Amino acid sequence: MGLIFAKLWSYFCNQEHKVIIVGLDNAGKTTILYQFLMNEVVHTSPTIGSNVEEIVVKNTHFLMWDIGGQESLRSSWNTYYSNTELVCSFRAQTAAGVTDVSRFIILVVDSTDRERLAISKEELYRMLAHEDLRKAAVLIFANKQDMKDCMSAAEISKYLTLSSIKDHPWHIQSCCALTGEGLCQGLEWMTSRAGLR
Ligand code: G3D
Ligand code: MG
Repeated sequence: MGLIFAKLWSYFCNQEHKVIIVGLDNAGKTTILYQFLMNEVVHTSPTIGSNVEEIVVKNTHFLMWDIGGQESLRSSWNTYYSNTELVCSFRAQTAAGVTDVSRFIILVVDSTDRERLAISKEELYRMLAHEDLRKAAVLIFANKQDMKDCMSAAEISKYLTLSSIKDHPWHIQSCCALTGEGLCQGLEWMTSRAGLR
């Protein structure tokens, strides 16, 4: 993804951030994170839950988990709440005096998965309503844009009614995690948001 990416990445990760990467299984979360982490030395925490991973790069924590998925809705709620505790414990870990670490949510959507977009939508609004994510900025990756018949970012935006979100900064970015196309632009948006805090 080149020099600009490396620069942005280094700038972003040297600041203290909490980044939560969520999406349905198979959306492309792992692929995106590994594109970001290319050549990066990372510390991976022991598995926190069956579908939760924490990765630390410099001062930035990435918490990645599958929402919804094959599980029933009820168990996905449980997953959500147990991970909320984790989000809270992030705060406790933060150095004394620092209480307001900037927080980002990256929602990865498989742009070909029309059937399950409703689940992503439900989980997105559930997160936005949560106290601990009150100040979070939301980046939505409309992934798998290389696939035939995928939905465009505009279609996904409309379906998710993003324009109705007034209390969180948000941005939707089309991308292809396999080639890395679009990821740099997403990171650029996060970096610009981080600069505003
Ligand atoms: P997850 O971590 O969200 O569950 P993964 O998803 O990152 O494991 O990706 C799930 C599958 O989608 C993988 O395929 C991966 O290669 C593929 N994938 C991810 N991003 C893209 C993309 O932009 N375009 C296309 N065409 N495929 C993508 P496999 O076959 O390895 O299961
Ligand atoms: Mg994964």
